[in-house]
Amino acid sequence: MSIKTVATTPFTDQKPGTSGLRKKVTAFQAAHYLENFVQAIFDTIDAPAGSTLVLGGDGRYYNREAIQVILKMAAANGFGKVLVGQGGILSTPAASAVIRKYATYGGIILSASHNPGGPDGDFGIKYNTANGGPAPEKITEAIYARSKELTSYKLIEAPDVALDQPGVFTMGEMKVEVIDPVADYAELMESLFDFAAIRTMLSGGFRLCFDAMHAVTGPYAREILEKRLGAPADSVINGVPLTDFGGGHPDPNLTYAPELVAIMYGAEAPDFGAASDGDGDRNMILGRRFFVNPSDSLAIIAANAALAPGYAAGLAGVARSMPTSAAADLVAAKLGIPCYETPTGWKFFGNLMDAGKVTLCGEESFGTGSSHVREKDGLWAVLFWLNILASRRQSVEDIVLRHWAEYGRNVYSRHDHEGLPSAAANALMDHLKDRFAKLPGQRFGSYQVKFCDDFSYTDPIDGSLSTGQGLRIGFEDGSRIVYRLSGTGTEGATLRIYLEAFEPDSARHGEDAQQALAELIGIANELSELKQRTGRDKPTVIT
Ligand code: VG1
Ligand code: CO
Repeated sequence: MSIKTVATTPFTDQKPGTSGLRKKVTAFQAAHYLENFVQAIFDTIDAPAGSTLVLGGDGRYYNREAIQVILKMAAANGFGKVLVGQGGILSTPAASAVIRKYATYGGIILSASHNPGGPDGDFGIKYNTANGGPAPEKITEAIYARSKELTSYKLIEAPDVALDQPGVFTMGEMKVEVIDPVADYAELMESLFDFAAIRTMLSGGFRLCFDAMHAVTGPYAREILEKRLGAPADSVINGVPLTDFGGGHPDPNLTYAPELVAIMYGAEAPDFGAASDGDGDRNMILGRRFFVNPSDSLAIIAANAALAPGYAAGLAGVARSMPTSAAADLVAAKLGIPCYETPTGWKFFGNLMDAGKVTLCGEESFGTGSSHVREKDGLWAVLFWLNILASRRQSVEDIVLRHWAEYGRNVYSRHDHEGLPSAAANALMDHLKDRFAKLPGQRFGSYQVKFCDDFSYTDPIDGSLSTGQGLRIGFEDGSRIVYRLSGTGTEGATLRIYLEAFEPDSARHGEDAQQALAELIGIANELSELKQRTGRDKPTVIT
């Protein structure tokens, strides 16, 4: 085996964001760019010789090329074996499941998640540790630091490995095992949910539509929903993964999943609709002409968890990211279990799950999951809902309305302002921080400011501190506004404004969230001087 050492110079921009390093495909295609980052990962994690790695991605443009490069680098860096999903495919939750099941040293996931793909789209790469979860900040920071001082990387000279058939191959002295990307994951899902009850519901005429958005979940959804659960063959739409996601934006929300939304709001709407994102870790849940807010979805899953066999023994606790609504907190209080509030990004849930403190976790950004893996999991959430529906025999809308009647409604919305000039977005955040000292006590319309801060988090398990995680303005009546800049974009800045108000009165639960939050939205825009600073007064995406 001939190991080649290639001289390189560092890039200064390889800082992982909320979820790995995401850049334009063209950035990754620049000479040495991918190789430098992969070498920075390998140098940082310092895996013992002969270790096993998991490797796969969401199938987007450049996935296959990147896999061959990483395999050659893994061989040169002393890995003994790499488990690769057939065709280079592994959804993010499936990769997490495989890392855990085979107790590998870690894994590399190639994905830019919900960002568009194709030659002009985005690509991404992230490292997951042995627990199956995204590397915590101290590792991503170390990878970044290493990337800035790198002078060479190593790879072997070898022919590409054929990825399209399962089997064990060799690359230099390293084994490459091409695995079925769906089988282990599907088996795990069967162990958690009542497939027999869901099958009975589906054969009784319950109709569903799952939009895979031409992204990675197509083969998973077909195998699980259609083959194993018996949903009719046309239940999964856009089920063939394409390198450019068919030109779409594989983000499961009301704006970017228009085909599913048209079906679910149409005259012939099925009982249940769902979509997932590029890498299969997000989910959107819809009833017939009814949208389930992701924060509510987390709370409802928590409240009904005992209906699923895998959770019948109860939950250790729940966790939600800070901008996620407090609906889950109310359920946790009633169940008598702890509820943790973490910064945005799944990596902050890992320690809590590893320590057995929480079973369910969720984010307002269409992310829900549990300790069955260490990533959020789109199809898992879909199956959880189907399990609940099969058991309760009520409509999605009924289940949500009854939940609100019992707990009150945390009326919630997120306004995204995408593609802002970074300077304007940063200045807006600075301006808000400057105002903070004088805000408490001030009244705006019917709202009086109680507190404001820049959210920081001390991990209760390892004591690590994460600062600058979002600006919060809390009001006396419990409502709040949160401002954050996205850490997953590749162009300009995206400002996210999160709005939440509590409505105990069930007579008002039917109200549209935008209407119910109208005054708060006005205050959020005014306080941040949104229009003056960005020229925008309407969000590009509303959740
Ligand atoms: C967004 C979401 C966050 C999520 C992250 C990764 O991050 O807000 O909740 O964890 O994406 O999800 P940001 O920094 O852009 O707000 V995924 O499905 O892109 O891996
Ligand atoms: Co994703």
